[in-house]
Amino acid sequence: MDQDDSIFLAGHRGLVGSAILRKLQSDGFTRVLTRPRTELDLTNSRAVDQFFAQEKPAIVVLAAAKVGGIKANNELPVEFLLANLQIQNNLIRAAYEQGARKLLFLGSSCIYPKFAPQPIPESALLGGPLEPTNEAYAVAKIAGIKLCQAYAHEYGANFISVMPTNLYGPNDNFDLATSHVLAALLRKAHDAKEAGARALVVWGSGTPRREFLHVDDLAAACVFLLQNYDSPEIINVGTGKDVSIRELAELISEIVGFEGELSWDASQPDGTPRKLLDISKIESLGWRPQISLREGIVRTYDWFRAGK
Ligand code: GFB
Repeated sequence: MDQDDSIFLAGHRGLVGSAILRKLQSDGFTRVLTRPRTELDLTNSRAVDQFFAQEKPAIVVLAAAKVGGIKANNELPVEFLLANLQIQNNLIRAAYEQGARKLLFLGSSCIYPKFAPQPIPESALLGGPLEPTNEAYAVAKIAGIKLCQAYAHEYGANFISVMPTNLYGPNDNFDLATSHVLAALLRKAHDAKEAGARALVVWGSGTPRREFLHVDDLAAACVFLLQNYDSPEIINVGTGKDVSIRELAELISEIVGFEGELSWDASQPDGTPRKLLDISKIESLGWRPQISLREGIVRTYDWFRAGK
C-alpha cells in the first residue's frame, strides 16, 4: 500500500473507522475517501455501485457495520443479520468489480464457537455451535469472511479478514441499552459517582471473561496488516490477556473514583463464558499491542468526560 493510494474507509465515524482514519492520517496517507451515511447508504447496492464506479478506490477498508452489546444483539437478530449482510455484500462485490487491489474486512471474536479452546486460535472457526446471544451478528460476519475467501479463491482477490477481540476507546457508544460492557460500566460508574449513589448495577454474574483491546491498537494492527499481510486466512487481533467482568467493574470503579458497591442483575445474560484470542499469528508477523487496559480506560474516561 502506497501513501498516495486512494483508500475508501467505510464506517469512518464509528469506533473502529474513526480510529483507522486517525491512524491513516497520522501515517501520512493523503487520499482517504470517506462518505457520511447521509451521502452514501451502504445498504443500497445501486448507490454503492455508483460510488465505486466513480471513485475506483485502490484499497477498501470495511469498518462499517451494525454493532451493539449483548442486549441489542440478543433482541434484534433480524436487524443485525440483514444490515451487516447488505453492507458487506455490497462493498465486497463492488470492490472486486471496480478493481480494488486490496480489501480489509473486519470480523469479530464472536465468530468463534461458544466453547472454543482458549485462547482461541484462528483454526477454531466453524468448529462448533455459536453463542446464541450474538448468533445473528456472528453468522453475518462469517458470511463476510467466506465471501472474501471466495473472491480470493475464485478470482485471486487480495481480500483479508481481521478478527478483533472486544474493543473500546474514543467514539464508543455509551447508550446503556445498546453499548458494550466497558463503555456501559464507565458511564454507570461516572453517573453513580456524580449522583452519590451507593450501588452500581452490573449485568449477569460477573464471572464471564473478556479480552479488551483499545481501538487505537486495533487501528495500528489494521494499517500494519494492510502493509504486511496478503492471505485470505483470517487473523486475530487482541491483547492476549483477559479479565472477568467483576474485575473489569472493580478496575473501572477505581479509575472513575466510584466508592460504592457493585450489585448484580442476574436477569441479564452472561453470554459466552470466555473469549480470549490466540494472537500468536499476528505476533509472529511483528505486531504487538501497546496500550494496557488501565491506561486505555483512563484515556477513554478522559475522552468521555471531555464530551460531557
Ligand atoms: O460487551 P458485551 O455487551 O458483549 O457484554 P459480549 C460482555 C459481558 O459484560 C456480558 C456483561 O457478560 C454482560 O452480561 N455486562 C455487565 C454488561 N454489565 C453490563 C452492561 O451494563 N452492559 C453490557 N453491554 N454488558 C458482544 C457481542 O458480546 O461482543 C457482539 O454481542 C460483539 O456481537 C462483541 O461480537 C465483541 O462480549 O458478550
